[in-house]
Amino acid sequence: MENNFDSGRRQFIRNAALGTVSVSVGLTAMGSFLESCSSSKKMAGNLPATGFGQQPLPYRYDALEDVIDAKTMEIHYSKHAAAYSKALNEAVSAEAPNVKSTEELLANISKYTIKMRNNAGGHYNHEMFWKAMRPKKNDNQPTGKLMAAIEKTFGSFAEFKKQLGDAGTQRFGSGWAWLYVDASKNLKIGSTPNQDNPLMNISDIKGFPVLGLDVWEHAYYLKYQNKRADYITNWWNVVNWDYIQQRYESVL
Ligand code: MN3
Repeated sequence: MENNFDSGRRQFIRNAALGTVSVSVGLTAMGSFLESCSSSKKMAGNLPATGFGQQPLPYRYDALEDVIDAKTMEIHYSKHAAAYSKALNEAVSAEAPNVKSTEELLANISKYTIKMRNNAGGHYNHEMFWKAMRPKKNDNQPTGKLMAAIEKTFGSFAEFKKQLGDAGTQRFGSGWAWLYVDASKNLKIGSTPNQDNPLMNISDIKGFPVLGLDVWEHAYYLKYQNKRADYITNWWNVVNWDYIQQRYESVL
């Protein structure tokens, strides 16, 4: 049986190798969102579009340990998320061979099968989710424009965390809780079922997802079992606010 270190090291080496061949798709990330919300061109943002393959996990499986255990990270990344990417590639080949970005699929998701919907959403959401975390930090909170907007919109950072946490605990079954920017560039909190997200043209909540919290049981069950609220409370300690701010500022 391999230990976590060997497993993590192999993962790192594999990721490093993958990193040398990964290419970002040369499309405007927010293009579809832009068209769908008739906002200014500035909304196009500066994030690379999401392709269909998995990007390397930006840290070892055990890097978030004591908030999210290594085994959960390994299964979540290498099994669940890998399966979304694989099925997405199949759906793209069958239904949308000329489409190059996941964002473009999401903006027109009503045109495609449920396989495309589940896996384009699953892939996009997880590619964001890995980058939205980092090793635990004390006093972990946003700064700058994002913090100012959170305080203005929700009253305080604590109140924001409470509302997003409630969106996660109250989502029945599997899904995601979101902080997103709507077409008027206001910050909003909401949740979606399954692997849906605010970029989908069929979603009840529409806009650009700034921060997403995975509340599927596969994200926390090994460590937290039925205690989803405890997982969410601890999760705030590993949110990568630098990346979340970058996402927010990309659509201002
Ligand atoms: Mn998941």
